Amino acid sequence: MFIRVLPLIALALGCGIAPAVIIHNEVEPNDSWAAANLIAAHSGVFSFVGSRVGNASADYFRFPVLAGDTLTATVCCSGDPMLALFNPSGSMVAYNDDWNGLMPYLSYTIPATGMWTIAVTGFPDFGFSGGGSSGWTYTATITMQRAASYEIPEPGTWGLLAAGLTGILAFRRVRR
Ligand SMILES: [Ca+2]
Ligand SMILES: [Ca+2]
Repeated sequence: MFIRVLPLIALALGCGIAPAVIIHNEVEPNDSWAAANLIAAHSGVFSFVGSRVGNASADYFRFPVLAGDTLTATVCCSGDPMLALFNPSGSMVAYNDDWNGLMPYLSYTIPATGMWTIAVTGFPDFGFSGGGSSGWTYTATITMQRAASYEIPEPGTWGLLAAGLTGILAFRRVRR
């Protein structure tokens, strides 16, 4: 019994560990919504690394997001970056310039599953068409938090989860 439960507990514990952040390096040209770099899949959290050294064009990145996800985005750590979020139709639905010092931050609950787009540019390029603060590199980190009904258990519930699995296995064993 103990040996049979152990792998399941390990699986449950593994689910609670944050996945490694996958880093995507920008590929120029990605300076408009139409020319966005396409990210086919992700683990829910990933980073874009880009440069505005010698090229002050805006940088666009597109990736799939599920309805109900809360998308948060940050940019780190030099210059005066700005962030924007575009819906699958190409309309800007949110933007931010300064949240932590000159670093921007966005949080947005996604209303429709589809390919959403993040853009990074430099202040004061409010049109996200290029220009503004440049001469720096950046890391933009995107996190998709699943809606509450899909959430992975918090660490505090691991013990309960393991107890539940033990109970399920015991129940199955009795039924056999
Ligand atoms: Ca660019
Ligand atoms: Ca800024």
